[in-house]
Amino acid sequence: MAVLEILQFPDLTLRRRAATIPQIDEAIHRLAQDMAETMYVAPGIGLAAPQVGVPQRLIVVDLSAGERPGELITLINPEIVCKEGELRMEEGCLSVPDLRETVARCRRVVVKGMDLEGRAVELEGEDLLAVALQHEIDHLDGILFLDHLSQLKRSRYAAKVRKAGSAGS
Ligand code: K1U
Ligand code: ZN
Repeated sequence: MAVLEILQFPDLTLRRRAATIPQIDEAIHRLAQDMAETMYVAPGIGLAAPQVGVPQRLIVVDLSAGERPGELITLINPEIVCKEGELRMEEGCLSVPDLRETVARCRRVVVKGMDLEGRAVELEGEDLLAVALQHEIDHLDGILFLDHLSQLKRSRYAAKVRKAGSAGS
């Protein structure tokens, strides 16, 4: 297994719509394992393939951040098929360092996709699991949690990143 580099805002790879995975082969198994390892080392509770520079529709989620065995969820080509309710929860993002903000999301989602064996999976998530699934599936569509914030908060964060970048050059 390998720990992969996590791309950071404003990397444009994070803004591409990821492609559907046509076939689950050895490379997809390896990518899923490496993503889980990368998420645990970060640490985080989710990771989407575009965050490690791979524009394909694969996500991993583990609400225990590796603390409890058996909680890892790996989903290929996930799609939200039902959304209900509303909640506001503080989120962070491994690709948007040093920012945590409250985001409005749906309280409950149903997601369809495939597992690593190519079996159809339907998963219902509420509260933090619903938020993490929405956050990771947004990444597959080039959407960052920043995009759910006000224009003012987004532009303040972009300016902070620009300033930090120019200080280093
Ligand atoms: O996709 C990502 O960037 C990972 C992100 C997922 C996420 C966090 C919070 C709400 C929704 C989605 C993270 O995991 S940020 C780190 C984090 O929240 C965390 C890290 C260790 C333990 C518990 C949480
Ligand atoms: Zn994220």
